[in-house]
Amino acid sequence: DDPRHGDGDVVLETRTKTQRPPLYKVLILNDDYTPMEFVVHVLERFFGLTHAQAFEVMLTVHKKGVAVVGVFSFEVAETKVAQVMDFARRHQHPLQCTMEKE
Ligand code: TYC
Repeated sequence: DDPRHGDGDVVLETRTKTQRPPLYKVLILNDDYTPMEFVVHVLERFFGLTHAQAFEVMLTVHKKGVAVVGVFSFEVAETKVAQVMDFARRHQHPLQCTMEKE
């Protein structure tokens, strides 16, 4: 018997569920106008992908329409989306970047 409580005592659950913050997927969407090289550059610059990784992800988006480019906390995901959308807008490309809860 556990020495911390006597015979007949009922030990209720004291362990609480570990809370993990929700994670958010950042997605890049395909379109007909944004140049492939621009998308590759965005993926290298804002998501830290190597050129080879960035090229592969860009081709996946081009062929399938969308791809997850990273998973982050809400704040980081929000910042990445804003950075990509601003960079695309400044270069007058219609590239779209969004986030969704995992
Ligand atoms: N479909 C674009 C083209 O043919 C390339 C492209 C790839 C655009 C990925 C957006 O997220 C994108 N120029």
